[in-house]
Amino acid sequence: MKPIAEQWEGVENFQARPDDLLVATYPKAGTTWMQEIVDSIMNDGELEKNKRAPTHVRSPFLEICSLFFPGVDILNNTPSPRLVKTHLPYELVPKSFWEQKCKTIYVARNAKDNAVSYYFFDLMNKCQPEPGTWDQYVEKFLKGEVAWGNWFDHVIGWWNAKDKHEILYMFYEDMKENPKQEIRKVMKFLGKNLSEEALDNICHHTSFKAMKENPMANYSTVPNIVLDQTVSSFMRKGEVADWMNYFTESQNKMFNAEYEKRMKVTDLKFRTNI
Ligand code: PPS
Repeated sequence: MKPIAEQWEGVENFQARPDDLLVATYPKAGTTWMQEIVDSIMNDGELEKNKRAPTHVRSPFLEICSLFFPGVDILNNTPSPRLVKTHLPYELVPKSFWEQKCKTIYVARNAKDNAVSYYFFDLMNKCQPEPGTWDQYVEKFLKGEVAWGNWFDHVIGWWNAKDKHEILYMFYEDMKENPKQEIRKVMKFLGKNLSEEALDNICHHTSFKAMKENPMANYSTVPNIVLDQTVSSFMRKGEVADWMNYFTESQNKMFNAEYEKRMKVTDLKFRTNI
């Protein structure tokens, strides 16, 4: 997180434009999937256009600043309409996004699958400290001692903000269960009206299988010294309830106890299975 803190001024003062579209998530909640869906809709279902560049170029990552992810600099030179990715908690999103009344799509994923996905990502992400054992990681995740902080604060913060701005709050589990219905929701939010055929094509193009094989969506253009996909694929499993393969009984008990405590304050509900 040090590089982000070092260039924070540039992020805080970022000038949003009214037609910017923000895709916001806690890491590993389905960001890339939503980016691909939104790009497809913005291209009116002309999917050839999605092949123009990898995800991180088509939809730059606001707060990151590195060789492969130049964040603010690349965004300042991107023509409108810009599709912006962020993992920032609601409170830290640059004010200009709200001043310009930008549309935002937030994707949330149940905490258990989110934690498992994040663990495997931290194993392969060579820009983050080693995550330790899974057992250690579960505790760190619950305490929010991971990049971009606490899952509870993130999902609840955005949930509480959703009616204050043009925010569409989506769930990974709903997208898995009924992708066409959820893609249609996004389409309506963006004020587009695509044919049933175009929606079917977008469904196919943004399926896990298709995205795993798509070099413009699977991060294979980023070298192994940054994201080591020999350790774990970026497109790892793409399922709901994979957490059941990793949580021991005692981890689950401990997780549930903390979850209950933290989620008491909200009417936000998640499904850990579909
Ligand atoms: S990141 O690094 O925060 O931008 O990662 P993010 O894209 O948010 O999350 C990666 C997880 O999303 C899964 N994924 C998908 N699931 C279903 N369908 C599609 N099309 C899809 N695309 C990406 C990806 O596999 C990661 O989840 P896990 O559980 O690790 O497989």
